[in-house]
Amino acid sequence: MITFFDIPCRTMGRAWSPNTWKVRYCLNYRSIPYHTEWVELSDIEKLCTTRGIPPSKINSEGQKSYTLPAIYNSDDGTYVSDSATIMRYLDGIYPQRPLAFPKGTVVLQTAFLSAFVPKVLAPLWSVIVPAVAMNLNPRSKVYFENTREITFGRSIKGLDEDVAGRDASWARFKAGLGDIDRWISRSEDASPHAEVHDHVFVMGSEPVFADFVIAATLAYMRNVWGEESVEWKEVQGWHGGRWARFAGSLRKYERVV
Ligand SMILES: N[C@@H](CCC(=O)N[C@@H](CS)C(=O)NCC(=O)O)C(=O)O
Repeated sequence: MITFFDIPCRTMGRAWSPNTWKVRYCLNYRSIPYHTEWVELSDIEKLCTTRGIPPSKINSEGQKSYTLPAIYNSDDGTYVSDSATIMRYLDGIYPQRPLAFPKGTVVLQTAFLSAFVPKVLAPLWSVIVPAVAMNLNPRSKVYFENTREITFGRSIKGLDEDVAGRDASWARFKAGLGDIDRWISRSEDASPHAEVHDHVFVMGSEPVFADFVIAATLAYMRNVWGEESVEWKEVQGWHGGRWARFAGSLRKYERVV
Protein backbone atom coordinates (compact mmCIF):
# COMPACT_ATOMS: atom_id res chain seq x y z
CA MET A 1 0.00 0.00 0.00
CA ILE A 2 1.23 3.49 -0.85
CA THR A 3 1.28 6.25 1.78
CA PHE A 4 1.14 9.63 0.09
CA PHE A 5 2.52 12.55 2.12
CA ASP A 6 0.65 15.78 1.37
CA ILE A 7 0.49 19.24 2.96
CA PRO A 8 -2.84 20.36 4.48
CA CYS A 9 -4.44 23.78 4.40
CA ARG A 10 -7.81 25.23 5.32
CA THR A 11 -9.34 25.16 1.81
CA MET A 12 -12.03 22.68 0.85
CA GLY A 13 -10.47 19.31 0.28
CA ARG A 14 -7.33 20.35 2.24
CA ALA A 15 -4.89 19.81 -0.65
CA TRP A 16 -3.36 22.91 -2.26
CA SER A 17 0.28 22.39 -3.24
CA PRO A 18 1.08 22.58 -6.97
CA ASN A 19 3.73 19.92 -6.39
CA THR A 20 1.74 17.37 -4.42
CA TRP A 21 -1.30 17.72 -6.75
CA LYS A 22 0.77 16.31 -9.63
CA VAL A 23 1.25 13.01 -7.80
CA ARG A 24 -2.31 12.91 -6.45
CA TYR A 25 -3.66 13.23 -10.02
CA CYS A 26 -1.33 10.46 -11.13
CA LEU A 27 -2.33 8.10 -8.28
CA ASN A 28 -6.04 8.72 -8.92
CA TYR A 29 -5.78 8.53 -12.72
CA ARG A 30 -3.85 5.26 -12.54
CA SER A 31 -6.21 3.86 -9.85
CA ILE A 32 -3.27 3.11 -7.56
CA PRO A 33 -4.48 2.34 -4.01
CA TYR A 34 -3.10 4.83 -1.48
CA HIS A 35 -3.91 6.77 1.64
CA THR A 36 -2.83 10.28 2.59
CA GLU A 37 -0.72 11.22 5.58
CA TRP A 38 -1.01 14.97 6.15
CA VAL A 39 2.15 16.79 7.18
CA GLU A 40 2.26 20.49 8.08
CA LEU A 41 4.63 22.50 5.84
CA SER A 42 6.69 23.42 8.90
CA ASP A 43 7.25 19.70 9.75
CA ILE A 44 8.44 18.38 6.37
CA GLU A 45 12.17 18.44 7.08
CA LYS A 46 11.67 16.70 10.45
CA LEU A 47 9.45 14.05 8.83
CA CYS A 48 12.01 13.36 6.10
CA THR A 49 15.07 13.22 8.32
CA THR A 50 13.42 11.01 10.96
CA ARG A 51 11.90 8.56 8.46
CA GLY A 52 14.78 8.53 5.99
CA ILE A 53 12.88 10.16 3.09
CA PRO A 54 15.55 11.30 0.61
CA PRO A 55 15.96 15.01 -0.19
CA SER A 56 14.32 16.03 -3.48
CA LYS A 57 17.37 18.14 -4.34
CA ILE A 58 20.97 18.65 -3.23
CA ASN A 59 22.52 21.90 -4.45
CA SER A 60 26.14 22.45 -5.51
CA GLU A 61 27.09 23.39 -1.92
CA GLY A 62 25.66 20.08 -0.69
CA GLN A 63 22.58 21.71 0.88
CA LYS A 64 19.62 19.32 0.95
CA SER A 65 15.98 20.29 0.15
CA TYR A 66 13.37 18.23 1.94
CA THR A 67 10.03 18.64 0.20
CA LEU A 68 6.68 17.00 -0.44
CA PRO A 69 5.27 15.16 -2.29
CA ALA A 70 6.86 11.96 -1.04
CA ILE A 71 5.54 8.42 -0.88
CA TYR A 72 6.19 5.30 1.16
CA ASN A 73 5.61 1.85 -0.31
CA SER A 74 4.95 -0.59 2.55
CA ASP A 75 5.38 -3.56 0.16
CA ASP A 76 9.11 -2.97 -0.25
CA GLY A 77 9.86 -0.36 2.45
CA THR A 78 10.85 2.32 -0.12
CA TYR A 79 10.55 6.07 0.40
CA VAL A 80 10.60 8.24 -2.75
CA SER A 81 10.51 12.05 -3.03
CA ASP A 82 10.24 14.55 -5.93
CA SER A 83 7.13 14.35 -8.10
CA ALA A 84 8.84 13.27 -11.34
CA THR A 85 10.94 10.64 -9.52
CA ILE A 86 7.81 9.36 -7.74
CA MET A 87 5.90 9.00 -11.02
CA ARG A 88 8.78 7.14 -12.65
CA TYR A 89 8.93 4.82 -9.63
CA LEU A 90 5.15 4.22 -9.88
CA ASP A 91 5.50 3.51 -13.63
CA GLY A 92 8.08 0.88 -12.65
CA ILE A 93 5.91 -0.90 -10.07
CA TYR A 94 2.63 -0.58 -12.02
CA PRO A 95 3.82 -1.02 -15.64
CA GLN A 96 0.49 -2.44 -16.78
CA ARG A 97 -1.41 0.85 -16.18
CA PRO A 98 -1.21 4.02 -18.36
CA LEU A 99 2.29 5.41 -17.79
CA ALA A 100 3.15 8.95 -16.65
CA PHE A 101 6.37 8.61 -18.67
CA PRO A 102 5.60 6.48 -21.73
CA LYS A 103 8.71 4.91 -23.24
CA GLY A 104 11.09 7.47 -24.74
CA THR A 105 9.46 10.57 -23.21
CA VAL A 106 11.62 11.20 -20.12
CA VAL A 107 13.92 13.72 -21.83
CA LEU A 108 11.13 15.70 -23.52
CA GLN A 109 8.88 15.72 -20.47
CA THR A 110 11.78 16.85 -18.29
CA ALA A 111 12.42 19.64 -20.80
CA PHE A 112 8.71 20.53 -20.66
CA LEU A 113 8.94 20.93 -16.87
CA SER A 114 12.00 23.17 -17.12
CA ALA A 115 10.13 25.43 -19.54
CA PHE A 116 6.85 25.36 -17.60
CA VAL A 117 8.34 26.47 -14.26
CA PRO A 118 9.78 29.84 -15.38
CA LYS A 119 7.00 30.51 -17.93
CA VAL A 120 3.94 29.64 -15.82
CA LEU A 121 4.56 28.55 -12.25
CA ALA A 122 7.09 31.22 -11.21
CA PRO A 123 4.99 34.23 -12.33
CA LEU A 124 1.86 32.74 -10.72
CA TRP A 125 3.84 32.07 -7.55
CA SER A 126 4.53 35.74 -6.82
CA VAL A 127 0.85 36.62 -7.29
CA ILE A 128 -0.65 33.76 -5.28
CA VAL A 129 1.74 33.66 -2.29
CA PRO A 130 -0.33 36.04 -0.08
CA ALA A 131 -3.46 33.91 -0.63
CA VAL A 132 -1.54 30.70 0.13
CA ALA A 133 -0.36 32.21 3.43
CA MET A 134 -3.96 33.09 4.36
CA ASN A 135 -5.05 29.48 3.79
CA LEU A 136 -2.38 27.65 5.76
CA ASN A 137 -2.86 26.38 9.30
CA PRO A 138 -1.33 28.77 11.90
CA ARG A 139 2.03 26.98 12.45
CA SER A 140 2.67 26.51 8.74
CA LYS A 141 1.55 30.08 8.02
CA VAL A 142 4.30 31.49 10.26
CA TYR A 143 6.88 29.11 8.69
CA PHE A 144 5.69 29.95 5.16
CA GLU A 145 5.79 33.71 5.74
CA ASN A 146 9.30 33.57 7.22
CA THR A 147 10.77 31.31 4.53
CA ARG A 148 9.05 33.00 1.56
CA GLU A 149 10.01 36.47 2.77
CA ILE A 150 13.63 35.31 2.53
CA THR A 151 12.99 33.89 -0.98
CA PHE A 152 11.35 37.08 -2.25
CA GLY A 153 13.49 39.48 -0.24
CA ARG A 154 10.36 41.36 0.88
CA SER A 155 7.35 40.89 3.14
CA ILE A 156 4.26 38.97 1.98
CA LYS A 157 2.24 42.10 2.77
CA GLY A 158 4.55 44.16 0.55
CA LEU A 159 4.15 41.62 -2.23
CA ASP A 160 0.37 41.77 -1.91
CA GLU A 161 0.30 45.57 -2.00
CA ASP A 162 2.50 45.82 -5.10
CA VAL A 163 -0.34 46.11 -7.62
CA ALA A 164 1.93 46.94 -10.58
CA GLY A 165 4.17 43.95 -9.76
CA ARG A 166 1.16 41.65 -9.48
CA ASP A 167 -0.23 42.88 -12.82
CA ALA A 168 3.12 42.30 -14.53
CA SER A 169 3.44 38.77 -13.08
CA TRP A 170 -0.16 37.95 -14.02
CA ALA A 171 0.54 39.07 -17.61
CA ARG A 172 3.64 36.82 -17.69
CA PHE A 173 1.58 33.93 -16.33
CA LYS A 174 -1.02 34.47 -19.10
CA ALA A 175 1.69 34.68 -21.77
CA GLY A 176 3.29 31.49 -20.42
CA LEU A 177 0.02 29.58 -20.58
CA GLY A 178 -0.44 31.07 -24.07
CA ASP A 179 2.82 29.41 -25.15
CA ILE A 180 1.65 26.04 -23.81
CA ASP A 181 -1.69 26.55 -25.59
CA ARG A 182 0.17 27.15 -28.88
CA TRP A 183 2.29 24.02 -28.39
CA ILE A 184 -0.79 21.86 -27.85
CA SER A 185 -2.58 23.54 -30.79
CA ARG A 186 0.35 22.71 -33.08
CA SER A 187 -0.01 19.09 -32.13
CA GLU A 188 -3.72 19.31 -33.06
CA ASP A 189 -2.80 20.88 -36.43
CA ALA A 190 -0.35 18.06 -37.07
CA SER A 191 -3.09 15.41 -36.81
CA PRO A 192 -5.92 16.76 -39.00
CA HIS A 193 -7.90 13.52 -38.80
CA ALA A 194 -8.06 13.44 -35.04
CA GLU A 195 -11.14 14.64 -33.22
CA VAL A 196 -10.49 17.90 -31.37
CA HIS A 197 -11.19 16.23 -28.04
CA ASP A 198 -8.39 13.72 -28.75
CA HIS A 199 -5.97 16.56 -28.10
CA VAL A 200 -7.00 17.80 -24.72
CA PHE A 201 -3.63 16.62 -23.39
CA VAL A 202 0.00 17.13 -24.31
CA MET A 203 0.33 13.74 -26.03
CA GLY A 204 -3.28 13.36 -27.16
CA SER A 205 -6.10 11.63 -25.33
CA GLU A 206 -4.22 10.18 -22.30
CA PRO A 207 -2.66 12.45 -19.67
CA VAL A 208 1.05 12.03 -18.87
CA PHE A 209 3.44 13.69 -16.41
CA ALA A 210 3.39 17.03 -18.30
CA ASP A 211 -0.42 17.13 -18.06
CA PHE A 212 -0.32 16.47 -14.33
CA VAL A 213 2.06 19.44 -14.05
CA ILE A 214 -0.41 21.72 -15.86
CA ALA A 215 -3.45 20.32 -14.04
CA ALA A 216 -1.75 20.70 -10.64
CA THR A 217 -1.08 24.37 -11.34
CA LEU A 218 -4.73 24.94 -12.28
CA ALA A 219 -5.95 22.99 -9.21
CA TYR A 220 -3.59 25.06 -7.05
CA MET A 221 -5.06 28.39 -8.11
CA ARG A 222 -8.64 27.10 -8.09
CA ASN A 223 -8.25 25.72 -4.56
CA VAL A 224 -6.32 28.63 -3.09
CA TRP A 225 -8.40 31.46 -4.62
CA GLY A 226 -11.64 29.50 -4.88
CA GLU A 227 -13.87 28.17 -7.64
CA GLU A 228 -15.76 31.49 -7.81
CA SER A 229 -12.68 33.72 -7.71
CA VAL A 230 -12.10 36.35 -10.40
CA GLU A 231 -8.68 34.81 -11.06
CA TRP A 232 -9.99 31.31 -11.82
CA LYS A 233 -12.90 32.72 -13.88
CA GLU A 234 -10.44 34.79 -15.91
CA VAL A 235 -8.15 31.84 -16.63
CA GLN A 236 -11.10 29.72 -17.77
CA GLY A 237 -11.82 32.31 -20.46
CA TRP A 238 -8.25 32.42 -21.83
CA HIS A 239 -7.02 30.68 -25.00
CA GLY A 240 -10.40 29.66 -26.34
CA GLY A 241 -11.43 28.02 -23.06
CA ARG A 242 -8.55 25.53 -23.27
CA TRP A 243 -7.87 25.56 -19.50
CA ALA A 244 -11.52 25.14 -18.50
CA ARG A 245 -11.72 22.06 -20.78
CA PHE A 246 -8.36 20.79 -19.59
CA ALA A 247 -9.19 21.10 -15.88
CA GLY A 248 -12.70 19.73 -16.46
CA SER A 249 -11.39 16.58 -18.08
CA LEU A 250 -9.24 15.75 -15.03
CA ARG A 251 -11.80 16.76 -12.42
CA LYS A 252 -12.76 13.15 -11.74
CA TYR A 253 -9.19 12.47 -10.64
CA GLU A 254 -9.19 14.99 -7.80
CA ARG A 255 -10.28 12.58 -5.09
CA VAL A 256 -8.60 13.29 -1.75
CA VAL A 257 -8.37 10.02 0.21
N1 LIG B 1 10.85 19.28 -7.27
C1 LIG B 1 9.97 18.99 -6.16
C2 LIG B 1 9.51 20.28 -5.51
C3 LIG B 1 8.61 20.03 -4.33
C4 LIG B 1 8.36 21.29 -3.48
O1 LIG B 1 9.01 22.34 -3.66
N2 LIG B 1 7.43 21.15 -2.51
C5 LIG B 1 7.16 22.22 -1.57
C6 LIG B 1 5.65 22.33 -1.35
S1 LIG B 1 4.81 23.01 -2.75
C7 LIG B 1 7.75 21.86 -0.21
O2 LIG B 1 7.62 20.74 0.22
N3 LIG B 1 8.41 22.81 0.47
C8 LIG B 1 9.00 22.54 1.73
C9 LIG B 1 9.30 23.78 2.50
O3 LIG B 1 8.94 24.87 2.05
O4 LIG B 1 9.88 23.64 3.58
C10 LIG B 1 8.79 18.13 -6.64
O5 LIG B 1 8.39 18.26 -7.81
O6 LIG B 1 8.31 17.29 -5.89
